Amino acid sequence: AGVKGTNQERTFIAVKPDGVQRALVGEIIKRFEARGYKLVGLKLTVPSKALAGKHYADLKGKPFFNGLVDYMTNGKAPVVAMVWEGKDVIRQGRRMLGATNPLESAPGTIRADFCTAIGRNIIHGSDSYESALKEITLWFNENELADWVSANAEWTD
Ligand code: RTP
Repeated sequence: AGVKGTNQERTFIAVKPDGVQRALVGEIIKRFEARGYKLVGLKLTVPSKALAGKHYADLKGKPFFNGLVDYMTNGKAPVVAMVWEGKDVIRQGRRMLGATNPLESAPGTIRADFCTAIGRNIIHGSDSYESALKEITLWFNENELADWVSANAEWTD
């Protein structure tokens, strides 16, 4: 997850299958790019049940757990898995997503602007440095992450 609190901080963001089906991939990437964040990992993938289970390990035992894993893994559409880098990107990414339940998401956030149901909330973002580290490692190999210099660097440093 890069180095916490620096311009090299990294977070894991995923457009969930419903977001892909609804053709919101470009809109979501656009918001992170426009903010000044740098895309360092990107892939389209249908996760295995094992991967989704590890990703959502904290939620095992919740009544919605099996449905959540099925929604992520049934292959109706893939997940767009991403790693974004930049200052405070973990916390700022969560703010850009908005509250988990779209009913509580602030206007202007991704969830408020594009969805209505907590079980179909189109996007995931790591909620802490520890989660970001775990999730990036789970979804990406080190050689899938790109090290490059953004033209924004001069302005965001
Ligand atoms: P995410 O991990 O997807 O970014 O969401 P989150 O941290 O904001 O929320 P969390 O409590 O970790 O829940 C993970 C995902 O589970 C689904 N969920 N469904 N049916 C329900 O009541 C319910 N509650 C949670 C959501 O898709 C949520 O994003």
